Amino acid sequence: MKNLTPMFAVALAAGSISSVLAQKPKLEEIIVTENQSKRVFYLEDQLAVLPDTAKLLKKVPGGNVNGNGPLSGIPQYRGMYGPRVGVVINGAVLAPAGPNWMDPPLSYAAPAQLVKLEVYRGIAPVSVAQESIGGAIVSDTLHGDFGSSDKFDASGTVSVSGQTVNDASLLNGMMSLANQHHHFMIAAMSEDGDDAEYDGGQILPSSFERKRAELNYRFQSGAHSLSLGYTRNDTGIAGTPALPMDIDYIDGDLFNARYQYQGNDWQIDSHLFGSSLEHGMTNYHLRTVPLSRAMWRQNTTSADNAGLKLKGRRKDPLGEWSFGIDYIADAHDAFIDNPNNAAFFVEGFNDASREVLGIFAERQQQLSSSLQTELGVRVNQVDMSADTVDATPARMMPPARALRDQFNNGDRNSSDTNVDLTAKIWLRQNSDMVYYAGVAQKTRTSSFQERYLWLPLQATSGLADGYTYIGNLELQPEQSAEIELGFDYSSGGFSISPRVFYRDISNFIQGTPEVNPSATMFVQMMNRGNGTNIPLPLQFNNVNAEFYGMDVDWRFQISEQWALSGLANYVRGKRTDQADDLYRIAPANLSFALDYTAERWTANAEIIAYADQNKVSSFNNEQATNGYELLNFGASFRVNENFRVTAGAQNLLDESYEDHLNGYNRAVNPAISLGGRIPGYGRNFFLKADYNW
Ligand SMILES: [Cu+2]
Repeated sequence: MKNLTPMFAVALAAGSISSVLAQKPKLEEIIVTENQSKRVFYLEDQLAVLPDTAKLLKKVPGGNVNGNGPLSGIPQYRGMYGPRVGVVINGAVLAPAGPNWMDPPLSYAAPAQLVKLEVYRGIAPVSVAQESIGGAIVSDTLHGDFGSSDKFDASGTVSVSGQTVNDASLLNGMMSLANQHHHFMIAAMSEDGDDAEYDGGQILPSSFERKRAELNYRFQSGAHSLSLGYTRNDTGIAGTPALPMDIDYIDGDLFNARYQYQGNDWQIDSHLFGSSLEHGMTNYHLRTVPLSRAMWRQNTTSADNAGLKLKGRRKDPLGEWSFGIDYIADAHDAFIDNPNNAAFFVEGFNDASREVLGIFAERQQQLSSSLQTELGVRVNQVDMSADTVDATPARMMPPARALRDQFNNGDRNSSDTNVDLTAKIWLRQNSDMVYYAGVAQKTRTSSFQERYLWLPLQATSGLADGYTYIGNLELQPEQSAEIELGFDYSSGGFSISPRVFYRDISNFIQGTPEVNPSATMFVQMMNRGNGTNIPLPLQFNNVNAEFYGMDVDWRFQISEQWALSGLANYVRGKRTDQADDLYRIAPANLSFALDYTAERWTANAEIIAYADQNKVSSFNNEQATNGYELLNFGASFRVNENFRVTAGAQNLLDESYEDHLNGYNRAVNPAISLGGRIPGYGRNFFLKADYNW
């Protein structure tokens, strides 16, 4: 199946309508290349077996991942994560079924399924995602190409892989049938793994099972194309040791329809999408059960997502206009009960809803042969609502009753009009050097968790700090003002792209000890009644914060076969209204890689070094971590045109290390104390074979 080789993938990327800068104005000088505005990865090129797409963020300047479990990685970009980073998958946006993001949006892009991942560098264009205060990630499934005649041709791929650290295995297949007008595709994937090992024990529980299937039909005729897609996600039992429960199941149906018109001057791209996600989790099916049967908990949740996007682009001799509208609505329910006590229930969220209607315009303009600019404006209307709630504690305990009644009698509707503005400029000094500067104002309305958590719970989009939180109906939108500066230098075989950034955020939403007194009383009563020691709750409040730092990637092509490359990342996050550091910020880190590429062979050796992180949040009682170094190795060999074998080792020296973004252990483990930092995986050998036809 030659049409899915990396060459094809690169060509597809260059022609993709989602790549904002791909269509250049018709001028002799091209100032902005794709590599200046984003980083693009093809999963099939990765010399690794990755059950979690988010792990790829570690290869992006400024990127990292908050790890709560093997399938539950949350992208972090320049210190921001969770709902602050926009994620678009096959043109669709979704809010996870798990209020604690056991299924982060990016987990719906399974790495085995020929996925392309694009991470925008720095300020994300307003046309890419509705809410992108902290950046934007775009992932697309690759479907292969149309044929060139009326004759149908079949192609396909099968890949199988395994790794030792958790005895994980993965089987993946895709088949397509296409002629010049029609393209049918069917894909299926199955993966599972046991508890992961490290030098010192096992991470409990960190086993997982997931199956996924995708059906897609595309039609093209002249400048018009249409595609219809359906994806079924079936995640089985999977551990999330940094969270109070584990995944029992995540069932999802995802629908996607797209119409595109590619005229000479005009391009239209329209999407209609939706998903229905069902999720169950417990604290007793995968981890050691709680001692008291009264403390068993099951949480059954759902998310319904629906949206559309209509985007037009018009080119002219000096640049290009992009404009459009998008609309996304999501609604969430969460119901907690105890299988040992039929009377116990908590309505965590009852039709907690969020609707965003956005309108945007973007202009790319070639000002001269050495100057190019991109200006963007977006207005989002964000409306939120939630229904009344109830719970057995609220019928029995006065502070819980007070919280319920305040919530049910409060104004649960909110409406924000948010304005995002971006301005970027590139100045070409000569053929080797382009200077860049960007400024932006970006806004984010609270998540439904931040607003509607009415009883102290840990459903916080995966913060995993061990605290219970309550929401705040009065939250104002976060507003970020940011500036970034850098250059892109490329000469001979050497290229380097450093950026420095500063971001000031007013009304940053953060858990603080200024809490509704009923919530504190409730936790104190629970602790007395159950003999527990749950820390006093935090409440989501508006504070002020700043982020600053730098990131750089570079590459030096030594010869046709050999290349050196590397990354360096540094970010600081602080509160500015009080003296405290922000929680769960990636430590400074560096990587060096040596790549060898020959006709049939590729090989890669990589050293990754993380610094200590002692700039930690006292409000979140965050623990500092020590630095570490890891050595990885991978190689692939193309046996023939159709068959390729990949093998390698991660953490070759079996270093025992604390990944600062991994969270704290919440499950009984003979080797890791409750509340202790979850270690990184130990030495891992992997093997992968793929066959294309
Ligand atoms: Cu969950």
